[in-house]
Amino acid sequence: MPHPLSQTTSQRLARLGVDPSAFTGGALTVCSPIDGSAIGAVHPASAEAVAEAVGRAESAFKAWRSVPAPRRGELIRLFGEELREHKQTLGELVSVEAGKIRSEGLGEVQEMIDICDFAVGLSRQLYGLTIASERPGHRMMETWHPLGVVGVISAFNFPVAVWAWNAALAVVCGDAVVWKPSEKTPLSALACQSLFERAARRFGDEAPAGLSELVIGARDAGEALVDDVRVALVSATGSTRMGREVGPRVARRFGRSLLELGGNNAVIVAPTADLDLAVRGIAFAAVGTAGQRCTSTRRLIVHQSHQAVLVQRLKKAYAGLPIGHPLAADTLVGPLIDAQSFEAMQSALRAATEQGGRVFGGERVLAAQYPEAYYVKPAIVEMPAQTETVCHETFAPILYVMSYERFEDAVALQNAVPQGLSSAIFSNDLRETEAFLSATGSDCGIANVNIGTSGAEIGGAFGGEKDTGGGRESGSDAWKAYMRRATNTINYSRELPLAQGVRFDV
Ligand code: UN1
Repeated sequence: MPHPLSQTTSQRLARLGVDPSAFTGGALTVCSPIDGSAIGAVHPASAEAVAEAVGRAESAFKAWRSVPAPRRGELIRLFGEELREHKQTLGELVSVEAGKIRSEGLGEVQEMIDICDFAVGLSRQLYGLTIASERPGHRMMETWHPLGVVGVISAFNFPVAVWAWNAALAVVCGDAVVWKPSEKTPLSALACQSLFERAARRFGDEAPAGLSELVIGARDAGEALVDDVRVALVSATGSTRMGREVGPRVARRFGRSLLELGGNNAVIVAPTADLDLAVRGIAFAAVGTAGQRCTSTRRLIVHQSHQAVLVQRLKKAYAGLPIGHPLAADTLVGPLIDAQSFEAMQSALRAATEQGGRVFGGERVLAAQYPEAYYVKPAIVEMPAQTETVCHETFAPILYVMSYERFEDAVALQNAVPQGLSSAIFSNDLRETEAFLSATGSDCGIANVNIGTSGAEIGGAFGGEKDTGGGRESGSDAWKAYMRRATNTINYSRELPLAQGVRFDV
């Protein structure tokens, strides 16, 4: 007798157009973090299958690069329509497979829709510059051309949106995409691929087969993608450990990589902060998605004058958090992804205690109801200093609290971790907030004022510095990573002057 959850999952997958053969009878079992039950058995791709997928994508690229960019945008517009139509079902599937609460599952699909809209507009704005030439009768310009096959490696915590950031831009830029999703969330990937294929069918023959390929599998599938010289860009989201392997491997073959890796994001709460805002902003960023966003707030750097009251208010907010089934109407905290993640959280809490921390929360709950799933109370840990374990990203809801006296010390603490993704300050002192955003302030790719560290909109470039890998995805001019730039010099005169005044008369 199959588990009732697996029936609904199959129904959802059917509604999203996924053939049952894709998620039954395979060697890779997919479990829901909600209760640990098996919800699918997918077929991992061998290294040969990955190579074939890259081959199909390469052929697709060769045709697709000649389709005018605004026409390419039309395909993404149709894909956005599919997403709008299936938002509910896909959002729920994300909840079932990744454990996100309902509004966050839906929010992730909304993030896909948003990037599609952005990409459609972008398809008419892939501008290059015209540049003044130093030579008479000459003109210089730059042209942006499609790049090639883009490999996307994504993580379990944003199983659909991060692929969409990459795929929507890559497709309007004239590239083909091969996607290796997390082996923990392949069903959401199958659903996205199916919706993309529907859009491609509606678009017609101009969309070549192989434009979007999906390869499911574990590390070996990812390695095959990373090492394939035909993959021009590898866009990888995940741990710093993964990025440390991917980056050099891609560089060795002179491929490009776009890395979006770990974060260890801090919020500074300054003397003039609006504490009501701060409590809400910190709680969402630290506890939302059960602390499993790369932008989750992991460190709170609070001015001494507010420490006692802010910690007390946060503890009160934490004590009332509804923890449970992510699709239940009032739940705010769903499960951790798996047992390994729970163990990592517990070991971080033990280390924090050894390093002088005082732990509030962090224990497992609902174990009787869900013996195969891992629900936890989010933890607040007051630390005497920014110790070794605080400098490490643990992908779980742990908020380390440290206090400061001088603003400069707060910024120094904020910057003194290896990661550099997101950061925020709650302050109403203009001098402080501007200093925080300045060249000598936060060293992160994202620096916010009076909002938390997570929940970025798609319009900005997303990514960070240092161990976060340096890549930028999503909005602003992140599209340039998916294209190659050609610099053109055109001589419309009857002379042949050389640059820099060089003479070479033959
Ligand atoms: C991630 O966790 O990998 O800013 C991406 C945010 C989301 C994206 C997070 N829009 O929290």
